[in-house]
Amino acid sequence: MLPPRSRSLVRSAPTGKVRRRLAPGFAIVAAVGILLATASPASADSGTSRVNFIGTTAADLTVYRPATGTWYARSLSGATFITNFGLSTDQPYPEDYDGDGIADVAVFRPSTGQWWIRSSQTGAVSVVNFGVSTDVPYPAHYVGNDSLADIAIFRPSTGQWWIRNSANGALTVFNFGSSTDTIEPGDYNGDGITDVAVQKTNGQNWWRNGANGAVAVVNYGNGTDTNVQGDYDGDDTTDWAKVRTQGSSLVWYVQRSTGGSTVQAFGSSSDLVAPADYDGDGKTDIAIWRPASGQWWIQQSTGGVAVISWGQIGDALPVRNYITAP
Ligand SMILES: [Ca+2]
Ligand SMILES: [Ca+2]
Ligand SMILES: [Ca+2]
Ligand SMILES: [Ca+2]
Repeated sequence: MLPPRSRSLVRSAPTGKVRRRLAPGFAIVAAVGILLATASPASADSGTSRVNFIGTTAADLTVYRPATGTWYARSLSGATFITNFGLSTDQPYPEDYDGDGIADVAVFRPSTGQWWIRSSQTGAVSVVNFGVSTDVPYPAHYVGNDSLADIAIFRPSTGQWWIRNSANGALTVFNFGSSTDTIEPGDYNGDGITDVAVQKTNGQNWWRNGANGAVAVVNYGNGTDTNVQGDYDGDDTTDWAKVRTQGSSLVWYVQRSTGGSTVQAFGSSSDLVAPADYDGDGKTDIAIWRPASGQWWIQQSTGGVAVISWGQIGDALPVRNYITAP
């Protein structure tokens, strides 16, 4: 069953392009409405602002339908946001790029290396050439110490990270990780700056302090686990978290930054993980989306399990951009 269509906004074509070379393979197309924000730095990494389209303090259940380029977002309480933005071959990478606390619909277009971002504040569309088809995008708050999410990619072939400061377009490039790693950025020291991190095949997690470049290693999980890092205990510091298929179940392992670990089965092996803070208490909620039925199962950190039908077979999950796909 299709989610109800309650609101539809049509993308406008970018205008007034200004192109300038920055580095080989990277160019900026500055379209209308690139915004410089002055709001305070983002802090929590509970997965809220990344998929908070409706403007409460909670993440929204969000699916992207490639066939039509349609985004469907729904709050736990039933408010909806539905819009068209993107093509069938695009990959959804929403974040709060303009710093107003609301997620901006955005896609990475592998065929051209373009990012298309629509401001939630103004509706203006920005197009930025950044990356190539084999890169792994992961926007987050890496640089600038501001409220603007930065577009970024990990390039497995070279182990390079390329980060673009949303405030001024400046590039940061460094090596961290290898082609056999999976990425798991987060704010592992709770300073409001996203730290790049990689999971090694031996189960080690290497993270690089975004403020000073220091590197630390944490042994947690197996190299084959799916990363679901988030802030499950709500202290504004990312927790190492892994999902492992055991039998027909998904088992969630969370190492809380406040101390202790939790292990819990939630979901079946054919489900897609989709953790975020859906009930809006600042703590990431364990959650899955079941492709066969289009059902979301959310274990609310405030208590109780919510089961909501939203989406259908064939939809992709925007929220999967901040986890590493199995
Ligand atoms: Ca925004
Ligand atoms: Ca940090
Ligand atoms: Ca935490
Ligand atoms: Ca929560």
